[in-house]
Amino acid sequence: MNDSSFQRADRVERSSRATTLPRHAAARAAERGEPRFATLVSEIAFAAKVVAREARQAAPTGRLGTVGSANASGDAQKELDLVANRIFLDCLEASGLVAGVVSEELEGVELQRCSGDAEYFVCLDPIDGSSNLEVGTSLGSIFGVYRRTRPGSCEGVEQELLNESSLVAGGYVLYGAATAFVYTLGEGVDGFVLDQGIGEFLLSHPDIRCPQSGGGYSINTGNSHLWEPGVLDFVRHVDTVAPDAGLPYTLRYSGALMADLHRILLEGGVYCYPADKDHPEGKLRLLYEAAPLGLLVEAAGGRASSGRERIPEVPRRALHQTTSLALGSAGYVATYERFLAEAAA
Ligand code: FBP
Repeated sequence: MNDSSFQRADRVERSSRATTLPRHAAARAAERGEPRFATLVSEIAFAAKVVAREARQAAPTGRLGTVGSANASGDAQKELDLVANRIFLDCLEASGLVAGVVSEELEGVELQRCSGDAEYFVCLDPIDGSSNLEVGTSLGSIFGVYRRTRPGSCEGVEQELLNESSLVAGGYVLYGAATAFVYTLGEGVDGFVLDQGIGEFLLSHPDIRCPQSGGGYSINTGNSHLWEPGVLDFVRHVDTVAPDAGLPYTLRYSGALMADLHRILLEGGVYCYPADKDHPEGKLRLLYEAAPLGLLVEAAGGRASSGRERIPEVPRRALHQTTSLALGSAGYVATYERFLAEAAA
């Protein structure tokens, strides 16, 4: 494990001089000349705190299980999926900066302040890893902020988002042993932990750099019979016993992308969800999973790929389009791409 980027929580400044998320976001937004942006980050952070409480209370209050409806990707919706979606919509509305929202739990663009001077679209996955809910293990939320090109217009917002808008910020929340909030405004990645005592996110991981090596790999090996030859070759390679070459990698797959990626950002490694016979276009959604996390991982010195091109180069075609995905240490992702290219050659 690379100690340079990992900072234990007990070294977090917890006094009134602490670097809180709102203070940090205000400084970062001012550096970018967009001071209002800090309001958006604070509202997303507030939503995360409320979702954290709801996630902790879901089991004791029996708010588990599905509600009989399916989302745009055909996944059965859980009660907490809809509760978290509502919480984020309310907080984004309260920011006054959001023209429209795309969510895993909504069909189309939910318009908010599209006729005003709201400059952003927000795309989000309110609950990532919802299959972990019933068993009480890690969950996450993922968000991407896209800057508008036609503020004030409520016409053609879907096409504006897909064809014109630019992704300017991304981040995630991890609801695990600690509640973590990690974000980027495109340069630099910083991590915070929630101090339950004061209900505030405090800076715990300044300037995260994804280690070039050292970690493990995350992939659902239960799908190996569905994989293309290049993916099989890659997994066979990382399972090879060759200590001099840093092999084999350790397999870590939690069922929640955010839990796996948080570990990879701090310790190195690679997460892969390749396209396969059951998911010919991959499983992870581009606008609110792959693209925001890709921005963040690459801002931390890692790499984000579909296996054949960088995620930022994947053309946007639809709100809920999926993509194959490999995220993490740049060298590991490049090795994955090389195995796919060699097998396809
Ligand atoms: P959700 O956003 O619907 O939870 O889907 C994403 C996800 O749950 C990832 O968090 C996780 O890594 C992956 O899908 C698990 O998929 P599978 O169960 O097919 O391995």
